[in-house]
Amino acid sequence: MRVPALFVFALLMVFGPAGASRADQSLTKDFRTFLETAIWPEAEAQGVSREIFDAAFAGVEPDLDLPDLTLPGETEAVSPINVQAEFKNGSDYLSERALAETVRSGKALLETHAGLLDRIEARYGVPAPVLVAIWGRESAFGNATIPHDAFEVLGTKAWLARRKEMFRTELVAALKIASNGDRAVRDMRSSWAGALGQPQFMPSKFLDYAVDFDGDGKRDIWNSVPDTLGSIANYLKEHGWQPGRDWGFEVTVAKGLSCTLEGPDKGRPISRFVEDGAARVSGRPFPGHELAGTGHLMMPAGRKGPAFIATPNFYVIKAYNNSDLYALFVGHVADRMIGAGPLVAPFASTDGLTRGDVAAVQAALVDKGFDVGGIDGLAGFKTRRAIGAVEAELGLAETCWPSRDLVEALGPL
Ligand SMILES: [Ca+2]
Repeated sequence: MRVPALFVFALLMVFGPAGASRADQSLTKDFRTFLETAIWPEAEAQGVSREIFDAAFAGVEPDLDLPDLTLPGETEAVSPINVQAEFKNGSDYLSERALAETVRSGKALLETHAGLLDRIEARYGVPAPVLVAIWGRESAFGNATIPHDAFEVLGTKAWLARRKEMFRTELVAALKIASNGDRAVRDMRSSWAGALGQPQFMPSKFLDYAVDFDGDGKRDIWNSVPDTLGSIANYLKEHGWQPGRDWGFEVTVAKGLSCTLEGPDKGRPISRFVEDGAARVSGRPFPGHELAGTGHLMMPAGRKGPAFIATPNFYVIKAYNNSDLYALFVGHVADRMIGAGPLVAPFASTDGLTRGDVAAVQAALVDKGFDVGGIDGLAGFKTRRAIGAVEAELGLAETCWPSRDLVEALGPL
């Protein structure tokens, strides 16, 4: 078989440099074999040309500094929890310091791009402040450096990372993006996780949701602001954004309204939550169309922090990044850009707990038959409401949040 020139060039590049150790050379050879045997057949089957494939990996070596890799001959790491790490609530993530720059720049960009954002909202139904908040969070409005070559990151991860299958799919998707002509091979820049461009789309998400909003024939989420914002809007629309509805409202929660009623699977008309003792911190009533719509109790730090009535749109933002605090950051920043004030309720102390303490609580809850959404040393909504239920069993005040009292009541692992 004729070996394409670019491939030979690639081999010279990787074997050529003086000073490369024998181990490095052996790894690089194994990487090339992996690409050729595991990736090329799938790429070819999906219509990627040999020219694109060779260009994508020309001069590319595995990046062994990426996190979450298991080198050949090592034992695969399982679910690494740093048990010594501090258990955090949202107070850092949502601090005024963390919010300030995104809010300030976002306000200005809402003005700069007002016409464009109106056209995007008209087509996709997603309000401008939400789009600008995501843009700010993902790439500091395109100002963040996107540091890596996507093929180096995805190739390395497809070969050595946990969740190899997922990264193999993403690597082939990245090759298809280059094949489609949306982006030149050498301009495919990504994060350390393989997320592309200003909206930080994984390649498969790019293929499904990126749009050419400026109409130049390319979906350019690296340089084009219309393509970036249009793509974010299309993603949210396709994940079920409900036009005309808010994302959520900070509320106070009466004692009689249990924090165990939290979660995306426990939606009820907002009017029901109001009857049971949820009230907006502003003192204003909920808008009439919201009262009749579905709402969800959302308490990212249980009763030890601010509480919200979230709408289904909150969970659409979570489809962008599956974290309550991420979605809350986006929603709150969007509100702040159009004049809302800071969150009212403070986050309480986390009692100096570690992620190991929280993982121990989760393990005890699993023993008791609760679904905590995985033992990860974090407190997502399943863990929070399981804690609320077990606090009641143990005769503790219901907080839905890990505490020193709870750790002691449940005993050591
Ligand atoms: Ca374009």
